[in-house]
Amino acid sequence: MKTILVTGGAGFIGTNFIRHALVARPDWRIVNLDALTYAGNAANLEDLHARYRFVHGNINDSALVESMLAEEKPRGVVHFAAESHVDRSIVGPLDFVETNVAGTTRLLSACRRWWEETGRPDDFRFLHVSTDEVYGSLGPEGFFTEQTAYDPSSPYSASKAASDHMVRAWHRTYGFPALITNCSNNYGPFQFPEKLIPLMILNIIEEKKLPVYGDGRNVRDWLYVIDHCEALMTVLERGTAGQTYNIGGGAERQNIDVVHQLCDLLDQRLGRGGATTSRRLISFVTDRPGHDRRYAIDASKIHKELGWQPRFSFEQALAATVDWYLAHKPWIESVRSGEYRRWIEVHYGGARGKGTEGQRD
Ligand code: NAD
Ligand code: TDX
Repeated sequence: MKTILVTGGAGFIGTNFIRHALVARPDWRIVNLDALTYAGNAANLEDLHARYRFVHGNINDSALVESMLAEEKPRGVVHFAAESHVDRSIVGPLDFVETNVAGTTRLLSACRRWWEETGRPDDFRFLHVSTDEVYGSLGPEGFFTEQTAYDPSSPYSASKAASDHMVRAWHRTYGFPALITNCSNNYGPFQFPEKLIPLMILNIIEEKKLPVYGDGRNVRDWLYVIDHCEALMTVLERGTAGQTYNIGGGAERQNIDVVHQLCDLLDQRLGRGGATTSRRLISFVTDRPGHDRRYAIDASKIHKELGWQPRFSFEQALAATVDWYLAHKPWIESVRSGEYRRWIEVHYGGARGKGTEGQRD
């Protein structure tokens, strides 16, 4: 049995990763360290018992991390824990520095100390899960490759860029066996409804305004979360330490087209159309400050070197995602209570929650 330490496993991608990996890798045992911020939900994984352990704690708690490493002796660390929402980073950047920069650095330090003390085992690897947002914004042409210079725009992407630099430094300076992946926008089950796709799905269901930033023509390269999880397992098992791998879905879409597609999928399922079409709810609102125009990933390195490519089409996986949200109303209610509701009230004056005029400021 091989133990993998996952950080941030009660969030969106981590939950999917743990659920998928426990099925796909019968010889893995997973220990999940998560601080359960507003974005973490231990209930996502409460049905898992065999080969799974949850530890409630913070990556900044080095004593806890050190004791977990000593006890669990993991062969791999998959580091998801982060503050992950760009809009939140604009109104409150310090949490992003604390977790994404300081937390990642403390985690690296604890892991390196343990790795050295245990004789630098050859089969240990640390996989840092990062974002394509570190590369900044593209014009209408071109793709991000692993050689693209870092040029982050938001406090979120700047904090992820800093964490990537730390991971790279730990490899170059200490020989620590770390790998980095930079992926595009994920979507799928268990995504917190502050991100574009789940927010729009829930607002359509509840007939609230659909706040589209700016002209709605910003482009994201959508990656189904299960494809992402398979890519992460591939990199953890077969990637080369010290290397970076870009992961993309090959599904570039303008935001407004994604919103139209979600309206149409839900109209079919909810029996709406004509004068009641959900497209009537679309509301163009003030643009996000520093809003990156286009992201698009060149994923040829991971394809050529490790044989990974996405399995799901955007249309197929978007429909599956809509169906998941329709079938999981209690999950939605539980994650939208408490802190999330308060944050929306404070920062959006209830506009998004209540579907009033749809303006952010
Ligand atoms: P998420 O916000 O849904 O989940 C983050 C998880 O980390 C939560 O469970 C939270 O409780 C936990 N966490 C936060 N701070 C912590 C701390 N200090 N100590 C321990 N746990 C902590 O995020 P996600 O969308 O699942 O993203 C996971 C990772 O993937 C992040 O590093 C993010 O930057 C990266 N990423 C996400 C996307 C995307 O589209 N969602 C794309 C590219 C990269
Ligand atoms: O209400 C909205 N209206 C809107 O037009 C929201 C929430 C978003 N948008 C736009 C902004 C972006 O162009 O939709 C696009 C996607 O927005 P988000 O879902 O907030 O994602 P993004 O900012 O692109 O970042 C995401 O992908 C990269 C994740 O949140 C990051 O964690 C990841 O690193």
